[in-house]
Amino acid sequence: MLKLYGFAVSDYYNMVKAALLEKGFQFEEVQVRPGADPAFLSKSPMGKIPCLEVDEGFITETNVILDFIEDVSSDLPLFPAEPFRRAKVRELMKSTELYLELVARQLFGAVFFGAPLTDETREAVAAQLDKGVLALNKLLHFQPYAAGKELSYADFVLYYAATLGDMAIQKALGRKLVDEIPGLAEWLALMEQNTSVQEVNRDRDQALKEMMSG
Ligand SMILES: N[C@@H](CCC(=O)N[C@@H](CS)C(=O)NCC(=O)O)C(=O)O
Repeated sequence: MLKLYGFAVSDYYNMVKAALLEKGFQFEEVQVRPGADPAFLSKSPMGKIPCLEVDEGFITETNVILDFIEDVSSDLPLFPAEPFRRAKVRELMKSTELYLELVARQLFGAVFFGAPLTDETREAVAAQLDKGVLALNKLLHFQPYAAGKELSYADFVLYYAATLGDMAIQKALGRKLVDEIPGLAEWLALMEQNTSVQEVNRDRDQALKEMMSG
């Protein structure tokens, strides 16, 4: 059986978990914190989560894991078949990662783990976010899904990047993504009707509560 390594607060972990659930895969979750534990480094070379164990070995990097999931299951495709539309879904996934997730991630240490946050960092992140939001607003369609009429991997990537990212952005910058991305609020509500997202969120919310209280 597939094994998914990671923990339920991680946005990247939750992107993969939601996709596995949506595709109907059976899988076991193995609770692991990212880090330099030699046993985990033998599975995930950078010590990052998520990591997916399959019959043949271990796979890391969320976009690569999602490609694998799609390659091994043709039921309920989560990439469009047509090459240009498939590329546009991948473009949205990559842009979400580079210009939203990795921007907001610079605030995670301060917001989730009590690290100091300098005005310089706050201003730099705010400026990067301005550019990222402009770019995402050009790429997003919400018709009703992020990349068009069909649910795709871009929805899971955006959903978990935007929800965790927004917690950090609100706390550190006093900004809300729903105020800056037209259609985001309605799309978030749509995604929250998805049963895979609901299942992932139950575990995420419990894990977040435990993390923030201790
Ligand atoms: N590029 C990786 C990023 C994954 C990632 O950054 N995961 C976080 C948890 S949300 C992590 O493992 N952080 C530990 C670290 O950066 O050393 C992917 O796409 O899977």
